[in-house]
Amino acid sequence: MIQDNKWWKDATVYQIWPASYKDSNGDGVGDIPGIISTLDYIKNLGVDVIWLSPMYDSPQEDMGYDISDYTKVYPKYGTMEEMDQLIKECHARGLKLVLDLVINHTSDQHKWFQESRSSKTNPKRDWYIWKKPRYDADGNRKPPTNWISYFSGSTWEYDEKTDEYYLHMFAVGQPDLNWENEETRKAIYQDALKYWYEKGVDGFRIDTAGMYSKRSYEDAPIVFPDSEWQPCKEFHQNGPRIHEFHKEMVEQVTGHYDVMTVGEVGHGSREENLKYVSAKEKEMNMIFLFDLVELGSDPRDRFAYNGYKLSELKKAIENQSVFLEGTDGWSTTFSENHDQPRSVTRFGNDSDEWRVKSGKLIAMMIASLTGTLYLYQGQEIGMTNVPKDWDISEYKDINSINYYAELVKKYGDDKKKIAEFMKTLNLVARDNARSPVQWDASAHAGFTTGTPWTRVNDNYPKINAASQVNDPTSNYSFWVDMLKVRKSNKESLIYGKLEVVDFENEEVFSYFKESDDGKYKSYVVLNFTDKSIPFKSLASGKTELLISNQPDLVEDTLSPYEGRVYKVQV
Ligand code: TEU
Repeated sequence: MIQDNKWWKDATVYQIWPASYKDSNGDGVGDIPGIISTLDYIKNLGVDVIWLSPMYDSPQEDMGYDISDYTKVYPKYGTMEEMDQLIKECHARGLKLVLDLVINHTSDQHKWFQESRSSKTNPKRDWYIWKKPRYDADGNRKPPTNWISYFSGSTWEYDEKTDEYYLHMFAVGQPDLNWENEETRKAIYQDALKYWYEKGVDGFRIDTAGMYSKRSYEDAPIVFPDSEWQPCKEFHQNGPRIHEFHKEMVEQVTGHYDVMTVGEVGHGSREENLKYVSAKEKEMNMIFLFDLVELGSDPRDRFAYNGYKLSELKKAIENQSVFLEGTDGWSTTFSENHDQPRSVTRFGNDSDEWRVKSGKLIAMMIASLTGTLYLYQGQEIGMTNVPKDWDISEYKDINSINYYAELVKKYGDDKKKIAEFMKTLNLVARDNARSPVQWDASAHAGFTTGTPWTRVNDNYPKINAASQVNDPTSNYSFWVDMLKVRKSNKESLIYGKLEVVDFENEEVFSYFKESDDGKYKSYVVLNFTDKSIPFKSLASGKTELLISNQPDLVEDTLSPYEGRVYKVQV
């Protein structure tokens, strides 16, 4: 992988999801002054860049990913002056600030959509995707296609006023923009990008970056026979003009600034993924792939969860990294974000006995892989999923709520089915990432002095930042150390080629990371079980231990959840 002077390659990025981060005024919702008050905490962790999830004006049907005005700040989060101050305060500490670019869709409250829906002849009619109804043999009105929305039900919403349907891949209140229309694209570039670049932001995380170019509007093949709505990725993911659109965006706007961009792409073939990130293509700097975070789930339905074997986790990690090898492309390493459960619960063991140690194990894994590293708020202190016994009423995410409602419609009072689903929901729901950050052991974990908009995880008295920052044995301190190890061995850890060894081993994950010129090599060994396992080094040269989560380790035995990162003398 090419090591050059691009600042974003070595960077560690910390994602803030504003609603649940830190409340400064007691209204129960996180806000921008709250973020500013924690910048030193973030800096001290060893982070270089902050990615702030949407803080734009929004009716919050999908927690800000439904934007009603790109050039305004959501009043509960603060004012434009406070955003300006955040940019300034970040820069004063040597931190960069990256925003979220949500341009596949707007909110239905955006003035563009209000105009578009007002009549068929409105000049902005074609800014969104409108189609005529279909009728079945009995004359019943039906949507234009059988596509299923990411948030359950049809992707089409009927609008009585003009007797047409509009497309929404996500919530009903998130109509898809029509990227085929050049005027629409120009308006997006101006409001969503240029406006913020001119204010000094350092780049964007590009939401649903593979979805703007729709392939065609036809029925999808039936894969869920008992549902009217069918998965339709092939019609909207990596569509025919997607790369042209990204190139245009770079040429017209992004390319004029020294910024970074990371696209949420999710899935694709090696060739397709490379098109987004290859330096010569000039589209974006890196992408997020979902192989790891969707492990065990059906990619068409995250709540169809069947578990996974360690070898599948290895495969997922390999898929996310090896497509880059020998190319001029770049990518990311991460295990959490606002759409995913907590990784200690998901990939480690969140029991009191192993929580801290397995959190460190995952830190060693994620921070020894190639690409720009992303951490999600609370991950640094080992926050876990919400408790298993919480009622459905504690879940606030539209994704969870809609899915649950469909299930109740389908299975009625089948208590067994619903109880089974609640187990899966608890394991994979986005709500797990969205419980407030646990700052200290005071009421509501110090997140707010008021009533939190969503419930604080009951475990905050034992898991919180205040008790960890000065404790050398904490998850927080381990992250600080691990980030230092990563940077001081960057030739192998940040830029190296991945070689998984002992692939079939379902208990231990071992791999080498080697610099392109073969001069630097690291050896990572991770015991993913709660038992001790005999260990014999597979490194051919002499090894020097760089970091481990086991204080007095025994050379030839891996204790439960023990991880080690060695430097190999070559
Ligand atoms: O997510 C897009 C996406 O494809 C998924 O991660 C999605 O959230 C998941 O499959 C639902 O089960 C982005 C944002 O990250 C997400 O928060 C938004 O809800 C979505 O786009 C719409 O803007």
